Amino acid sequence: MKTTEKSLWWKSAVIYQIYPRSFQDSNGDGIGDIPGIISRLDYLADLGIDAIWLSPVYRSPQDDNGYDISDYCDVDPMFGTLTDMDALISEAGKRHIRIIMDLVLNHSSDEHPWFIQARKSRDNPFHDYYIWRDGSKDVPPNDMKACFGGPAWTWVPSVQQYYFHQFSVKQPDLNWDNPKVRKEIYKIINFWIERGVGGFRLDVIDQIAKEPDLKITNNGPMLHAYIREMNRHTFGGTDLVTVGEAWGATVEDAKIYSDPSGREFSMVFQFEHIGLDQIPGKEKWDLAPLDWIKLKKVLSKWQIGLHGCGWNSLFWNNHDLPRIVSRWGDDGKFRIKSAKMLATLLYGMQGTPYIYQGEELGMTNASYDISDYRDIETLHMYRERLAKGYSEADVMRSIHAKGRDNARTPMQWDNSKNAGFSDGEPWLRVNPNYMQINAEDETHTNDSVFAYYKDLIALRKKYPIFIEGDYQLLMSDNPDIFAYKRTWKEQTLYVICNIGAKELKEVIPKDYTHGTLLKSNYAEPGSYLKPYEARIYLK
Ligand code: TEU
Ligand code: CA
Repeated sequence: MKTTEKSLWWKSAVIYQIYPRSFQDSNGDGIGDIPGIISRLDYLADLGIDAIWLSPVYRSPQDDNGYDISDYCDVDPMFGTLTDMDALISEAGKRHIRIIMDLVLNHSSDEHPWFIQARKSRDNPFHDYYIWRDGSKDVPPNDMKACFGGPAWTWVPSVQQYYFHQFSVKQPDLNWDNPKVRKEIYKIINFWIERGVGGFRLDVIDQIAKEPDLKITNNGPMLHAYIREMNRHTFGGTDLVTVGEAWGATVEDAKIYSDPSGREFSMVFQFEHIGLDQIPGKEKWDLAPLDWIKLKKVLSKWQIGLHGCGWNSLFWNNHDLPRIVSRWGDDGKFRIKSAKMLATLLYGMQGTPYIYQGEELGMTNASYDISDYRDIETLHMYRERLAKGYSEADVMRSIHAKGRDNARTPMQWDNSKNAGFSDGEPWLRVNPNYMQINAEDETHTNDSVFAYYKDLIALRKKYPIFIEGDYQLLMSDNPDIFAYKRTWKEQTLYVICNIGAKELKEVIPKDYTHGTLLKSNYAEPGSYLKPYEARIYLK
């Protein structure tokens, strides 16, 4: 169906991701919760965001911090109740903020009633809700490994079969080839649509179509057929925003996922840029320096590739990724300047920007001892790599650089105990730099990272060129400058960023800097670019 401009609100929106367990605790148990989020809605309204992507708050044994769901239609008591959820939707709505639910549909928890039944017998009506293969106790169907370590197959004696799990042993993959499973899933999605949510983030959605016997874990032949069927039975034809997490997506895939016809999703999270600082063909833990020329090429390819025929998400961070100012900026001397530069670089582009909680403060990675980490992926990797003979120093270097708990340290609200996150013992240690980096200080400081994000958000709402303009990379071979221009009707926007700590004496071409200076992270832009200097001009 023809979608009206109103239903495309998300094209000019900025979306904020909350990781509930680390955002704001309201009852002193050291875990963030929904009432805590409600208490911080005015902060988010002040920032100027349009929607909140909520990481899972459903009932869950928390093996993977809620990405292992045992009841898709109820809220886990640690986060609150369905009534709290209704209050969040309503209170956010009063501030013109929509709530986007995180749907984990590739797998459930092994404590979901479906799996508890499925593992009882081969002829149980729920058995084929999951993926089983015959075999003998010590001979799995093949040597596929699970993302969090160990084999992707686990033996169940009661049925003398293996079940398939791409993630932890407690996250059995759902069998999307079973129409009964798909029907159950559409009921779940409609349950939340009827509760008034504003959209969905769909976890590892490219992995719902797989061929485990051929060791294919995503982009199976039925993928788009399933997504379109889901769309038709649920959010299709509404103004809900949908964003699929697709680690393996190419530009060509994203054109299909985000086709303007609205048959699939609004957009996807693509990760080609995210994989640029690891040794090719290896894991994220196998560190490599970022090649900015490659980053410029990749981001430009996606800008040009989806212009007019799809839609980009724009992000540096999420709950799985290290914090960008530590990763590709400078979290020491130039923390504030580089955080602002990285934001400028992204917010000048076409697409929907996603802010991950604390990114707007310039929060950084934390270098803890292994005993302070909680993430299943990190703890598995620590054990596996030590067992393989890696030195503890190398393992900890990788964890400090890429561990998911970097993003999950509690939100730093103020300089009181536990950064104002909790009166109790936080589930994960608070980054000790909360005394210097916190929302209380930054919301009262004119040139803070928070104030800068707020201004960028306001600029995107004021000037349609940010939303509509086309894109052209400039100075493409220059390793120190990321510059591009956007054009729309008779306007031109120039975004010019010094991506490093060097003072750059080369002159910026005059026509880039002729227009009105809309934004800069230095008070007095001079004739050359200072360390991490970023500027936006409008002509
Ligand atoms: O992440 C997908 C995923 O593959 C990530 O685990 C990624 O591979 C890894 O974090 C990179 O280090 C989604 C969720 O975002 C993640 O939190 C879940 O753990 C995972 O799916 C399973 O649901
Ligand atoms: Ca709590």
